Amino acid sequence: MRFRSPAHSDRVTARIGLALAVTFTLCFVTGLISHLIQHPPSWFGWPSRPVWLYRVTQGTHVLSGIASIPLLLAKLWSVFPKLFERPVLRGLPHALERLSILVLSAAAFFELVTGLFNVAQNYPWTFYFPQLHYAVGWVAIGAILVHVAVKLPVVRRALTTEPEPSRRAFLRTTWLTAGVAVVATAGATVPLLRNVSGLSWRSGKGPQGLPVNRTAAAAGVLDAVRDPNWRLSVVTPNGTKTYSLDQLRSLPQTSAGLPIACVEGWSQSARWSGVSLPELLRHAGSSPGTPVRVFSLEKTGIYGISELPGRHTEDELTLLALELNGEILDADHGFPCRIIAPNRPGVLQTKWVTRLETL
Ligand SMILES: Nc1nc2c(c(=O)[nH]1)N[C@H]1C(S)=C(S)[C@@H](COP(=O)(O)O)O[C@H]1N2
Ligand SMILES: [Mo]
Repeated sequence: MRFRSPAHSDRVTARIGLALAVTFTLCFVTGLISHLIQHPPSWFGWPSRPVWLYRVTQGTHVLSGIASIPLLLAKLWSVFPKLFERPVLRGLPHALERLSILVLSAAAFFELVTGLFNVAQNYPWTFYFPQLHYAVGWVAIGAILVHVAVKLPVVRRALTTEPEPSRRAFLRTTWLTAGVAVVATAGATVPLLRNVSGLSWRSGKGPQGLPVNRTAAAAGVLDAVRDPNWRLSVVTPNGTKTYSLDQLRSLPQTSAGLPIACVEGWSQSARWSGVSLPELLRHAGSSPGTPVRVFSLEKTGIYGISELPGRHTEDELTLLALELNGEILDADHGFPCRIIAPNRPGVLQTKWVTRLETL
């Protein structure tokens, strides 16, 4: 069998491979950061400043993943004639190399497809997405390291020779496709690109100009949030204090421009105001810097409870927000009150808060 497409050349494969190594590494490191913030081991601390840092790391995670899709397809296209090389196996090292490529392709494909579905907020599977996405991420990065180590001599040779014009054209098309994919998605997080991004469908939509992932109705809290007897309990070793909405409004209020940065890649800034956590903790007889567990009125989902580490409860920009863009919070944004803290994943910005417990 003969393959004549200009794509089938070590020079092309190596260049696309290099680009993939960059996007995959970026994607892995930023994914690892996001995982560590959500499941912090004792040695890990994530700062509360700068307020936009997680917005940037998670935006990078999603965009580098999106860029990897056309790059991976182009790379597979560039190497697929190797499937027809004979003999199929030429001894143990060759067999191991082939196996590592199989693992790598499968893991990379799994990561990109599950990630893409997650960005589109579509979950056609029953497994718990983040755990498997995280575990397979390690498999992918491990297989990449093996693959790069094995191919290093070929890569070095291929990169030092210029590809012919027809091959350069294939590479240009590949870069262009990856670029278009990135720009088409980036509007979900980069404000300047919002108008050119076909895929950034959530930006600016939703009540009070901010996207909503889970509405009050979907969370089953509509009745609970309208209950005039709603109270916030703050539980500390010195006892429990309860606050009505009016009492919370009469405490000193703090305003801050802070982004919601969803793990799915969209993010948007807004003006929030409410009681700062340091203020509230002092008022309730505890002290800023004490870690706090946050409980939502939402009892069913997995986002009903979150934890604010000490670095966040001592930051005066960590708010128990009562208002969004100068209006009382919409039920879908967490009325009567929600957590908005600087530099945190959206999943931890708990809505419909009913209780805080110091840890
Ligand atoms: N109680 C509760 N809080 C929640 C959620 C949820 O499902 N339940 N979703 C979280 C997620 S994933 C995000 S991105 C933000 C979205 O906030 P918004 O709906 O106000 O834009 O809320 C977070 N807070
Ligand atoms: Mo989210």
